[in-house]
Amino acid sequence: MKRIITYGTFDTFHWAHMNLLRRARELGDWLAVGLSTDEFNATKGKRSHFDYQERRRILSGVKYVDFIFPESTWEQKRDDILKYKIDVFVIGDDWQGKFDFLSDICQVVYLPRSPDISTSIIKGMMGR
Ligand code: C2G
Repeated sequence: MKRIITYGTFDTFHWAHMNLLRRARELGDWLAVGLSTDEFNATKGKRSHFDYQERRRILSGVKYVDFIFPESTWEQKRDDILKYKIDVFVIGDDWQGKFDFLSDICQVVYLPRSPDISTSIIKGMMGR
């Protein structure tokens, strides 16, 4: 069983998020998502439109996602990968190179970001 992990805020869930999760899941048999907590988002300089519980509820409806856990710190990834016996770490290539340090314990894959959509565009359309 090939186990995949990814992380993100997944605010105002949109097709690029779905695209990322689909491609990540297709790399293996099981996908865990580290969902950024509201507190962690603050350290990323982000304030999400939907809070953690709402974002978790939406994400739990996505068929590609098998397991969701809170992402509270930058440093927890190594422990997560060991704890969940992860084979592949996947994230969009806007993070290209940033997580290569994990390649001693798992494969690290950067997937092309989907163009033309982002949470900030959607929030702008919502007048926020
Ligand atoms: N994404 C994408 N295309 C977009 C927007 C986002 O492929 N147009 C991908 C991102 O690359 C990421 C995932 O969707 O892999 C979630 O994006 P965000 O919610 O913006 O997550 P981010 O703020 O990048 O948080 O520790 C890692 C961070 O938690 C990642």
